[in-house]
Amino acid sequence: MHAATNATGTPLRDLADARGIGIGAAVATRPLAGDSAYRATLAREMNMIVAENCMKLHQIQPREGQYDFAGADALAAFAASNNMRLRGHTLVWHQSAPGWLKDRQWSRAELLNVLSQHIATVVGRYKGRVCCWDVVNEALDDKIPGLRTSLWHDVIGPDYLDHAFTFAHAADPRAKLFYNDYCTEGLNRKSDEQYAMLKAMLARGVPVHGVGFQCHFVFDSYPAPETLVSNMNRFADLGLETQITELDLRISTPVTPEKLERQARAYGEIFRAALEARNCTAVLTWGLTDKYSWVPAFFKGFDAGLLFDKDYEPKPAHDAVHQALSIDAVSRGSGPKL
Ligand code: 9MR
Repeated sequence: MHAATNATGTPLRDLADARGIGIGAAVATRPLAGDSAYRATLAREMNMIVAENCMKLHQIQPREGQYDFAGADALAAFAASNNMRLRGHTLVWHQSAPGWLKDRQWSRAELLNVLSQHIATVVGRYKGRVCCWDVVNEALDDKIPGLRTSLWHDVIGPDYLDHAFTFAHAADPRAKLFYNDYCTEGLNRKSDEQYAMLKAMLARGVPVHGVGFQCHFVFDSYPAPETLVSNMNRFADLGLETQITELDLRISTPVTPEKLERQARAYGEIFRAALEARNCTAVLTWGLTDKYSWVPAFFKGFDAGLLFDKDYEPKPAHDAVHQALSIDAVSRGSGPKL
């Protein structure tokens, strides 16, 4: 029997279902196909999944007009057969422009046509199967106010966001359409800008329904839980759904039992913040197990950001999430959010 069921009883997804909140993980194509423990753990613990990479433009449309749906289809089939909701990530992202897109001069009309075709094709294929799309990812600049420079921005103009959301809404009117970004989880210059941007989009009648807060944090340095709640609540006041979309809490190596305990406390605080926020409908971690995580490759000297260790054993962080989802249900008794 798997340790998760021994050590902590009820799977996280059952607790999350009872709270009416989504709990999920970003899923990678290769282990989904080849690692049965990965599939079993996902199916047992998560009621939601999101594509880590296989729905990005460079993977799903590697050549102009030629689509490769293999990875995304496998993900959609896995979600359906395990009764999970599927998030789509992501239609427009400055980092996922393949050669055919970036090594050419486009007119504005041509690039709008590429955007419209891409979104109609991808959103159309998964219509009714993807609950929420990250339509635009990371459009705001980190360092200076305003939208970051990108092919989409520079050729189409700042209204590329409005167009992307409008195309996605036409392709699947029932899908919830999200703007997703990082460093906007707390109250700061970038989150104020994100707030102003989404407020203005709503005022223009753009079909945007939600905002994703990525939450890639260091285990001992992240916004205070009450700040996370206040920030999510101001977006809820605009009528937007909020989700924590890419949570991981990376630990500086060496990873020690003491650091794992602190990481667990942090996970508990962040899940409790999500449960407390008025309109937060899901928390997704950016990966399932420390066996497959973007963290060590991107942040030298960091590791172990997720809920399961490399052998699929639940970490203290898993137990803290378990506790946050269960004890709070008794003490606060909040109703379903979905
Ligand atoms: O985890 C993803 C990694 O495997 C990819 O190499 C990388 C580039 O496509 O993207 C990573 O996921 C990113 C996500 O799509 C957007 N927010 C930041 C994530 C971590 O870099």
